[in-house]
Amino acid sequence: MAKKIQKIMVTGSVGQIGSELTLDLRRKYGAENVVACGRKTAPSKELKESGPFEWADVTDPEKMKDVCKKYGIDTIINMAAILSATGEKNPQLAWHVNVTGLINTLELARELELTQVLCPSSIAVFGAGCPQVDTPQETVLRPTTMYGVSKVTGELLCDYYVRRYGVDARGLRYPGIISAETLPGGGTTDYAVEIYYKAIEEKRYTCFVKEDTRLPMMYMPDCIQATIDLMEADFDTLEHHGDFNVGAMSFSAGELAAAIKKHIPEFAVDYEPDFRQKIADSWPQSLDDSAARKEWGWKPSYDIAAMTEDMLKKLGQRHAAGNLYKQPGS
Ligand code: AKB
Repeated sequence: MAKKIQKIMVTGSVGQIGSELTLDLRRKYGAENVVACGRKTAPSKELKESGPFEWADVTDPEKMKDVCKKYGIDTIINMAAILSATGEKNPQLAWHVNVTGLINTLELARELELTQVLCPSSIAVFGAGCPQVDTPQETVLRPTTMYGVSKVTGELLCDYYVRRYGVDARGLRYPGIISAETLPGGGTTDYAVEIYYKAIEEKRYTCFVKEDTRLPMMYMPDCIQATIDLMEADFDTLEHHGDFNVGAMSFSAGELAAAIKKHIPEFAVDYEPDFRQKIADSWPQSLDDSAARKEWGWKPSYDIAAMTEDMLKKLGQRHAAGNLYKQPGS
């Protein structure tokens, strides 16, 4: 019989996705049943006060084990990661956090016989030689960044632990994630979030990729939905495990600027590509996510217009209240 998910640990819970995912999981599974873990950055007041919080670094297996035992953890969602742009500045750190951290997590799952480990992957697994439009689930994976190398390794490790040890390990390839709550940090797709803040704040933005750079993107509510849907999917229906493509929308930086201009006509964007352009150029423009749709019913809700309306509404309200960039501890 399938084991139940009852006590969840979220590593990297202070980050862009982890912070919102943790709060959603607490609403669904009960606040006391979702333990948020962070490494360095102080958690928001809401994250700290809405349920248990522990300082635990994925590269410290003893501390991770202590937290698992203390709370009787059965499921780990491993959101701790060094993203693509930061990873190019410090490749060794990216490998250490993304690969050693994942092995530590998978080893804990094996030793403590956990119910599940979920570890996100990324569109960064793709690179030279793969089709860039409707990039298939199964294709050549030849990433050019250390982040991509670490995520391919992570996918293979998850699949290995499934096969070799019967650990239930799952993962999905996030596209660029756009959200209004916690800012992303150190990714190549960060421009697609920054642009909204600058549109509200200054009505101007200098974009670090070219106008015609097209990437797959997803709005945070869909990202949370995808993560929880995969986590809750029946293991027996899964043919894939650590590497699901999940698509939602695909647009160029220029199309994103045009969507914002519909709401803020005076908004102006300059394009000054930097080192992240090369990373963006190596990634897909859109994804074929038919495996996720077939195996666990993936279906996104937001397109660029609906996302833009919601982002501008939320950020506009915060700007009016003098708290566009949420203050630490708020
Ligand atoms: C990044 O840009 O590094 C991330 C990702 C696509 O995984 N947002």
